[in-house]
Amino acid sequence: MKILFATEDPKAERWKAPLLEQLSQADIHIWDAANPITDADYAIVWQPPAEVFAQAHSLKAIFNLGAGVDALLKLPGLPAELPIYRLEDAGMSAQMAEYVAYHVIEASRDMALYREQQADGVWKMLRPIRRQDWPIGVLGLGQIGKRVATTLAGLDYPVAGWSRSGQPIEGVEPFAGQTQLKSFLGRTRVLINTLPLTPDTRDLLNYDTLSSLLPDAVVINVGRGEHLVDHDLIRAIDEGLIRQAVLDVFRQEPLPIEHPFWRHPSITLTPHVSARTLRDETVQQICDKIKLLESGKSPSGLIDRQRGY
Ligand code: NDP
Ligand code: OXD
Repeated sequence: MKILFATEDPKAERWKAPLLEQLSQADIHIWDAANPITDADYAIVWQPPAEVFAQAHSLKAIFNLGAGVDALLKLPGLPAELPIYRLEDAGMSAQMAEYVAYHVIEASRDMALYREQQADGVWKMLRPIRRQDWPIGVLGLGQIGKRVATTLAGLDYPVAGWSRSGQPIEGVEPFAGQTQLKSFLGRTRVLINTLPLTPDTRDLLNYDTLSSLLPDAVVINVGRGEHLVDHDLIRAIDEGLIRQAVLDVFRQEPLPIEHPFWRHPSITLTPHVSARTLRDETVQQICDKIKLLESGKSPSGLIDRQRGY
């Protein structure tokens, strides 16, 4: 079996040994533009160059080295019929839950104020937390959003979730579809975005939706940069509607140094690290799926191209 590995990772060779541990018979090719191959059975990719799919090939499936397939789906020349499998959790949901919980706790437990007090040598107890003052709303309740929502519900915050289907999750108030979006936002103070980027979700975090949140809101975006209309966020902050935003993803990455987010006092940003792809978990999951395909079975995680996720 031939596997083509095409990512922008300059140390892509590091993936070979763990892949061979799981699939000892495999012939693994790291993408080389000067020596392209067209006879691979499977491709494992993350933001691959378009040339990977430029020529006719014998691929049976593509594996995306991440949960979100937005970049892959817009790649010119991507074969229309080929099945695409994405990463399902693979160690990312726990990372995301801790990233989000960290920022929710930072805000709701007045940690910044205590740091200021420490700097001034002040010993003073602030008002204890009232969890009902911190209703949390999670956009997207898939592998990532569900873990985020249940983690925060486990800390007794009032948590609601918004998805397409409105599938119930214990301890999480369900909201579904466009018709319930406004009521979901209207009961939410901390808005956490874990949606996939699709034509339906692009620009969803705009002035209209942000100004529908409860006063003094906090916005945490770990989905994709194109969910957020950047200048609408700045306007909502400047008008006092949003007290703070935590952003891990951006329309352009790396975020250009002249972008106002870098220096905005109410914005905390991180360089797309809220949930990293973990090599061991990822290789295990993809190899298990390849083995299923080779034995004629259908693995989970198949992308529905019509829906875009
Ligand atoms: P899933 O496919 O498991 O979940 C997607 C969720 O979004 C589902 O609950 C789905 O609803 C909901 N959804 C999709 N479209 C809509 C819509 N139009 N209206 C309402 N709900 C919608 O994805 P994951 O949880 O695995 O990943 C989500 C995203 O997180 C990724 O696509 C990626 O963009 C981002 N991500 C970011 C990372 C980072 O480091 N910043 C790391 C990993 C992921 P339903 O349940 O009804 O289908
Ligand atoms: C992903 C990501 O989608 O890392 O997995 O952003």
